Amino acid sequence: MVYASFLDHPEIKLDENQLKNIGILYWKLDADHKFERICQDRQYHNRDIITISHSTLGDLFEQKCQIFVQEHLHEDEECRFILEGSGFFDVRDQNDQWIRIHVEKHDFLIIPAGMYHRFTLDETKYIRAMRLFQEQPKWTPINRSSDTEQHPVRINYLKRVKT
Ligand code: KMT
Ligand code: NI
Repeated sequence: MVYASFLDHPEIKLDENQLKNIGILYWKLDADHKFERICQDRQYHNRDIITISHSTLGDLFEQKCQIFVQEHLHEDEECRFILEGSGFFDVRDQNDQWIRIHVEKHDFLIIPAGMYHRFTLDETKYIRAMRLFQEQPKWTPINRSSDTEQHPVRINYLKRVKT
């Protein structure tokens, strides 16, 4: 089970169905065939690996952490398979409340396009994750502002969760 709860009310937990209602998909993948199956079904043909740690990034470490901690959205979904380490994805629900999702090894998480989120490391200060995408990734983080409220991808996302 994924560990997810409201940031302001950690005692209120969310299960996979509640996450699904706001567009988040989650699997715990303990076997390779399940991973390959999802990649086939969702047509993830491309992948790369991101490592966030002080020893691999050196001077860039703080800079990268600063980028991920800014509340942002993407024009594509954000699909991550955690290989090692752990961290927090915070996502905004339809009432603009932060939901904190703790990810660790073998968690497979998809954040839909247009959903506001941010990422931080936890006390392990280390994560290695596979990023999966269908074609050319549009991953540039678009930081939240009054402009992003008008972005078509944001409007589409809201339509999806409010109906
Ligand atoms: C993002 O765009 O928020 C990220 O890629 C976070 C780091 S992936 C562990
Ligand atoms: Ni992101």
